[in-house]
Amino acid sequence: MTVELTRRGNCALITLNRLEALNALSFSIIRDIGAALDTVAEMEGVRALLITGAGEKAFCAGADIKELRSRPLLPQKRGAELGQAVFAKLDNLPVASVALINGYAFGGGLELALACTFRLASRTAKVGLPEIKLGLIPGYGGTQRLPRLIGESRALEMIMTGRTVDVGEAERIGLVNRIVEGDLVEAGEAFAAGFTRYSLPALEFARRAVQRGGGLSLGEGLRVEADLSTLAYRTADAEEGMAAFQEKRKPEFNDG
Ligand code: DAK
Repeated sequence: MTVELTRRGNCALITLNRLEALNALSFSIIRDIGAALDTVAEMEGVRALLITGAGEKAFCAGADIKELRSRPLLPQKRGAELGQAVFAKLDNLPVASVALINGYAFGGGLELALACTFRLASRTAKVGLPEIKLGLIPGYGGTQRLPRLIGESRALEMIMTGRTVDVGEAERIGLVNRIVEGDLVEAGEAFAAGFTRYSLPALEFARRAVQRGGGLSLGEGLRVEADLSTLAYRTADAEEGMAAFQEKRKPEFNDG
């Protein structure tokens, strides 16, 4: 199996497992990731998704360069669309996702991490979009998600130079949320615990408001926020949260 799906408490854990190629993204592994994400969307009791790479060395070394070579133009375009569609499933998952970058995250590997809601990285992680060195440009969302995350100028510098960014810089520019010293999966669970205790509908509305707003003018984005914040207000969990505040007790959210 090139993609393993396991359970860690209330988190689902996807592990890319193609050690011999540093977990590089063949089209087959991309399809397996898509299937795993479909399963996660249906899993009972899952409140967050963690994604990591097998082994000590790599989260994912990018698209499988050997497989990418010598393909006719149209299948190549379909390949880009496949990768984009699979990574976009992360946006539409009912729960937030956390990429656990345990080593190299290059090209398509970084694009997978960028499609996650959050990114944690080990001290040895290195990230980059080296496509330009191969005469390519990113094809799985990097030119779109990276500038939205770190700004156009920094993103263009990474894309046009293909340079490797160490974890300290990645954290400083907001590419990763945290640098982790110990066990990355445990750190991922602890990080997820910071939000999984809250109401799932409220968490989802918050993600939707931010995601949709990213492509809108401020005025349109504020209208989306007005709609989604009103929807959140109408949930039983909102009633419970506000009542608990007034009654000076801890709220008990039921995801309703
Ligand atoms: N693809 C295939 N095999 C890879 C690979 C990759 N991306 N990365 C590593 N491997 C394989 C190596 O070939 C080697 O296998 P053998 O040759 O021994 O059989 C094995 O993994 C171990 O790698 P190394 O021996 O190179 O290990 P090192 O520790 O020396 O170096 C490294 C680690 C990560 C620095 C190095 O492996 C490396 O530079 N890897 C390539 C990084 C990279 O350039 N990634 C690809 C970025 S381009 C599109 C779709 C997608 C894309 C664009 C268009 N369309 C459909 C239009 C996106 C493209 C990219 O992601």
